[in-house]
Amino acid sequence: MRTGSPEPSALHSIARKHEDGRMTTPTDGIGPKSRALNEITARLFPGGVSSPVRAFRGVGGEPPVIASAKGALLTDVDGREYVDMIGAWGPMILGHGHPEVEDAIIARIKRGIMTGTPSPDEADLGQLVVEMLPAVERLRFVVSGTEACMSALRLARGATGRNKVIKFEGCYHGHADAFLASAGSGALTFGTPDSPGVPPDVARDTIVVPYNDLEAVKTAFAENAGEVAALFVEPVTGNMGLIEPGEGFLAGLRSVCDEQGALLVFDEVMTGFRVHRGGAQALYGIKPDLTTFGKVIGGGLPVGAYGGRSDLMAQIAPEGAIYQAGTLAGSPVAMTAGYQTLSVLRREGVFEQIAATAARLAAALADEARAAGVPATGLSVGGMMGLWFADSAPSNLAEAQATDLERFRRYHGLMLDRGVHLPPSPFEAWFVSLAHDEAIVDRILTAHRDALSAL
Ligand code: KE4
Repeated sequence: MRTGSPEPSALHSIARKHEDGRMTTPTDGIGPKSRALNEITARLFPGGVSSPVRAFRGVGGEPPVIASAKGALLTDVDGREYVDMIGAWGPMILGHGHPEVEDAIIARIKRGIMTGTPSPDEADLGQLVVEMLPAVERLRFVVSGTEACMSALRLARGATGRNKVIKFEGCYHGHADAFLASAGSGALTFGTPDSPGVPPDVARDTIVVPYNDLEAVKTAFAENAGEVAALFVEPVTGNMGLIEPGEGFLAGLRSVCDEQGALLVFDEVMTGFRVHRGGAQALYGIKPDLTTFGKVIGGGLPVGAYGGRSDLMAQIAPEGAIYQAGTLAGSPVAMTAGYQTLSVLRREGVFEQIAATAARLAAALADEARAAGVPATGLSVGGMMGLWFADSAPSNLAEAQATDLERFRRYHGLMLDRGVHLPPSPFEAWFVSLAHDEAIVDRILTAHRDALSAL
């Protein structure tokens, strides 16, 4: 039975504006059609979702089922409209249905969807990426950030002949076994599996240290001298909420990796083209040995990539012996979505507008919360932002966990009821797009003021 969504014409916003300017939608949670679909998908999929975070386990309640998206707005199957602060977890930096991207995708589909052969489209996107990020001398396309990070780790291990990898607590590099390890006893010794199904021997090669703790990194290297193939870092984190690198942290990682003969891998799946046109490596002026990509690079279609130094990439099959492959890698339609997205993004003023909106919104949300007596800190880096219910921004996972998580959970529901769809977890960044204009920002602030009064 097809559960098709209602025709767009049948969808309408029921976000209502009261006389005093308050904007509310019915506070009965989600609508009946979402509820009915959630019952169907609960039987079909684990958690009723295609990816865990979408299940609202981090905030409680049930997710609205989204039927369509346009600009900065989502519309659910009951016709309820929401301002979108998830942005598909990063990719939709130009907003939903940007005309140039949409038209290019449709035109490419009509020339064929997938051939499993070289295509002009992968050459176009590859050249654009290399142009925008000089540290990426060569690259390989894959279809997700997980695949990009998994492949980069195999390359690092093959190129160095070492097995161990250092990562940071709270940083997420996709769901490959090696990255699903949490700090083992003493944090600086062996990793322990973060998930059933990860063999202890695999987790054992993963060393997990606190973010922004350069001394802990140096100790980890000292305790595993000559054994660390690579250090993976989210240069600005988004997977424990938005946390910025401390002064000198990234430069320190570069130095210690050079001293120890380990590869520095910037996981820019989220920060790539998001915190700066050239990614975090341009923003902070640090040259990683390898970079991983996802999200924005595909403009919403499945694209990941890993790339970096030519001498390393030359070791990847078929040029080298380190194997990695993929049926749908370099999909011409996905390449086109990514190429058009980056082409618009790199135009003068486009990125700056997105970043300015994120900065204004983060500051305004925090200022209004504090004025209402609610401790809050807002921050943004380029087009990603965060709002912490705390007097200051955390610098690592433990501090993030010490913020008022319960207040965030309540706030999330209040904002959803008022037509603003935040990421359903306090440990996720928020994403602003080119389509988040003044009217959208005002809509968010109106909902925010109303939510604060009920928080
Ligand atoms: P994917 O396999 O989900 O495309 O990428 C994994 C990944 C790798 N590295 C970083 C820095 C990432 O942020 C991600 C994926 N991010 C999550 C959001 N926190 C994707 C959302 C989801 O898992 O559904």
